Amino acid sequence: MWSAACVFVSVWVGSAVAQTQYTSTGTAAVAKARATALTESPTSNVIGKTFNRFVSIFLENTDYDTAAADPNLSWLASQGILLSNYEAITHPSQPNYVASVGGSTNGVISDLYSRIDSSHETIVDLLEANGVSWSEYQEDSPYSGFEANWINHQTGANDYVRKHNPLMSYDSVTSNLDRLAKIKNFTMFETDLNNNQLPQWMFITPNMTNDGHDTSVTTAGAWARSFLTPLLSNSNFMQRTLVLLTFDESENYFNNNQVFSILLGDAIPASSIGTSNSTAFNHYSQMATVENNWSLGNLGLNDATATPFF
Ligand SMILES: *[C@@H]1O[C@H](CO)[C@@H](O)[C@H](O)[C@H]1NC(C)=O
Ligand SMILES: *[C@@H]1O[C@H](CO)[C@@H](O)[C@H](O)[C@H]1NC(C)=O
Ligand SMILES: *[C@@H]1O[C@H](CO)[C@@H](O)[C@H](O)[C@H]1NC(C)=O
Ligand SMILES: CC(=O)N[C@H]1CO[C@H](CO)[C@@H](O)[C@@H]1O
Ligand SMILES: CC(=O)N[C@H]1CO[C@H](CO)[C@@H](O)[C@@H]1O
Repeated sequence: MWSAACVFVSVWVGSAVAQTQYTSTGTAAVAKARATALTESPTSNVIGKTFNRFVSIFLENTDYDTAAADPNLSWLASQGILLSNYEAITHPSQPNYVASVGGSTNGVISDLYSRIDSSHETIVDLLEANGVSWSEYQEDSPYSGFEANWINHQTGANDYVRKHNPLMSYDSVTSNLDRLAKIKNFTMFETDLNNNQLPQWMFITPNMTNDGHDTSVTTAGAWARSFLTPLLSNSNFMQRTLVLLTFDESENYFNNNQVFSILLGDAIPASSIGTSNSTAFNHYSQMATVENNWSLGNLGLNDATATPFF
């Protein structure tokens, strides 16, 4: 009895350790992990058919018409291609993030803490197999690979939440220290940008203020414009780059879940700037676009049937 229990415990600890090692939010534990956690800034130059870099940015919980009426979001649309028939996958937030990198919601139906079994692959497996560098940038995550939620310690407001981090629910990502080392914060975004060390695929999540979740589309629109405007003329960012700015889901649960989505960047032909495209796209189109561009193959899930942006 005793030895059986012991074996069970050690096996469980062995397989769970990587997925849970960076979950403490205590001040001392965070300081210690911040000082020691691995951080990686991989780069590569795999030439794609229509772009060499893909950047996905998610804002939160806004109906299409509401976003379209925001002056800063409509200004951004004028700088690229408005996708006027793009739908999110489901409600609430978390499964939309999960789906955008895994080709499926993988059974996630809520915003609660979730873990997807390590047999489930993601876009990361396809990128790595083809030498395409990747990173995530999650604003206000306290250090690379942090696996819990983080609040602003001055105000108590929400800062960084795990449910808005698409790769963090996948054990196939979090069980791998090199992969955790690429799940970084905005300090690291600035560092990588300034060092001309941005990867070829990235996912960017602003904090709960800037993404509109705890605020409004006005805040999200102003943040998006102020964040993107300098990047659109920064040669460390614009390297045949395609940016998707979208929303995770509509606010209204009873409409068709259409979300305001824009393509931006120097990968877009000049003749397409300021146009709109009414083809039906959804969050799976992100994977389809990336897979097509670098001939990555696919996961055989919804990514295999979604329509790519190009
Ligand atoms: C961001 O992450 C880096 C690397 O782990 C860490 O050194 C830095 O302190 C973090 N920045 C903030 C503001 O927490
Ligand atoms: C979110 O980030 C901005 C800077 O981009 C900062 O001013 C704001 O305080 C952050 N929100 C919270 C709740 O900490
Ligand atoms: C819209 O996107 C689709 C899918 O990539 C493409 O076939 C179509 O030509 C585009 N339409 C316009 C007007 O650019
Ligand atoms: C960051 C930014 O450019 N914000 C603008 C959002 O739109 C309003 C209304 O046009 C401007 O006043 C802000 O400057
Ligand atoms: C515009 C362009 O070159 N699109 C190509 C993207 O990749 C797919 C599949 O590899 C091609 O069929 C497209 O022509």
